[in-house]
Amino acid sequence: QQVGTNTAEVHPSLPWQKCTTSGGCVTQSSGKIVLDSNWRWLHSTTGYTNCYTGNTWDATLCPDGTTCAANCALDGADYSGTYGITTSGNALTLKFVTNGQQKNIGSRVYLMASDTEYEMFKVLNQEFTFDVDVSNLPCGLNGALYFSQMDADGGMSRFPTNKAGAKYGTGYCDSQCPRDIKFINGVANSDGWTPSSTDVNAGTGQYGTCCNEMDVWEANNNAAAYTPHPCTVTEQTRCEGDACGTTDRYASVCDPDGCDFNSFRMGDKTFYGAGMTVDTTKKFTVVTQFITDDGTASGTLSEIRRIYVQDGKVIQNSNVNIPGIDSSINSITSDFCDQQKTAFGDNTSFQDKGGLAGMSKGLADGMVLVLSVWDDHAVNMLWLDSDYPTDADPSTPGIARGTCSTSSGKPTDIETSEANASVIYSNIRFGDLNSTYSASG
Ligand code: IDC
Repeated sequence: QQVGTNTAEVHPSLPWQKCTTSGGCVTQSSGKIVLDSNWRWLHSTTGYTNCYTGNTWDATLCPDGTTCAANCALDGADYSGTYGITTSGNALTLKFVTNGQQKNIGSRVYLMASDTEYEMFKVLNQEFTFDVDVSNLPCGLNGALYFSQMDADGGMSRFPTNKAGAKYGTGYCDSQCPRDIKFINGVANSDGWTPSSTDVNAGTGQYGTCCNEMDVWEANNNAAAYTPHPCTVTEQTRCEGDACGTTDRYASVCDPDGCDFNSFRMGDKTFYGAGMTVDTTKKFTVVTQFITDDGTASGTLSEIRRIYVQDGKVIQNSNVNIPGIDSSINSITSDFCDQQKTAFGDNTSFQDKGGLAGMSKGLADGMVLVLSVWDDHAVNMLWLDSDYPTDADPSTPGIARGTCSTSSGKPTDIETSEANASVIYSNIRFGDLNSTYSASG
């Protein structure tokens, strides 16, 4: 996992604000983003032979994962030309499909504190706020803003064979324990690599990479969810076999489902969407508050609250309207998660993998901010915006999540028909509870 020098790595700037109740908001002008290493050109250290082409590894440069890491270098990125990633002032635009020299699908970037370290957010007893424009993000797409418990340096110090570090966007992990990651713990994931049958750019290796994940926002113009996903591991951790959830989804060291709050799924079908209470045809503000049991940053996470602001109006999150769940609930608490899993008959992996208290430990240690746009080769994003499982009765509580058709979201369709889709995140603010927003946004 070496560094290549064909293209200089220049991180696009993305200023954000730190806010306090007493002092107002202060711009962090050193904020910048970095593209995840999986999207980058990977070539031999001695020249420009590809180590990875399409969805396969070069057998000569990569006879095994360790040799591959010594032979192969990650290069700098042309953010706008190749990947459709642009920043302007405090706004970040991620395009879905970009036709540069090669066709690029989606992207994932991280917020950095410097050119070599990710910004580490400690959100307990704090709130995180951003503006989002999903008006050009239809069914099947997911514009996601979330926290993953990655190492600040991308794992360089724990895994010295990783020479690229955070500067090149290495060290990704999340609660799905993804196995499509090309380098894990400083070693290429090339051993036992199986090219994807549905994705010309992806495959899966022997290893996955797991960590606590807090999904602040997973959404398109039809549906939105926020979802804590705890793990039993307490830092970025490589998994193999069952621990990745490969054969049994719930045998994983992480909670793959999470405790999700999606207003439509929770029974308010007129809250989020085009022309609805939160009108997705135009920009709005999303506020997420991480409340602790003792009202301090050293307490335990007890509630994750959501507030929206649009057109100068503060909009409280929708209330739950599901038989068997208290109708006064409009946020994520342990009570909500217990009642929801029971009412919907869902797997209790959230509780089993530590629940809100488990999520709390990850958040207390500090997590990396991830911003992405993606389509779903596994289940067409139907778990977010349609009826899922597709063979269940959609009138059964918990099945319907949005109004997208069960035949929507197929990557082969939308990578063509919705190629020009994009999401814009802007005006990121972070700090004391109720210090980052007002009625004006
Ligand atoms: C969702 C996760 C999301 C993940 C997606 C696909 O929240 O982060 O990307 O799965 O793996 C289910 C589904 C399960 C859903 C979950 C919440 O089986 O895939 O998790 N859920 O929608 N059934 C009921 C709830």
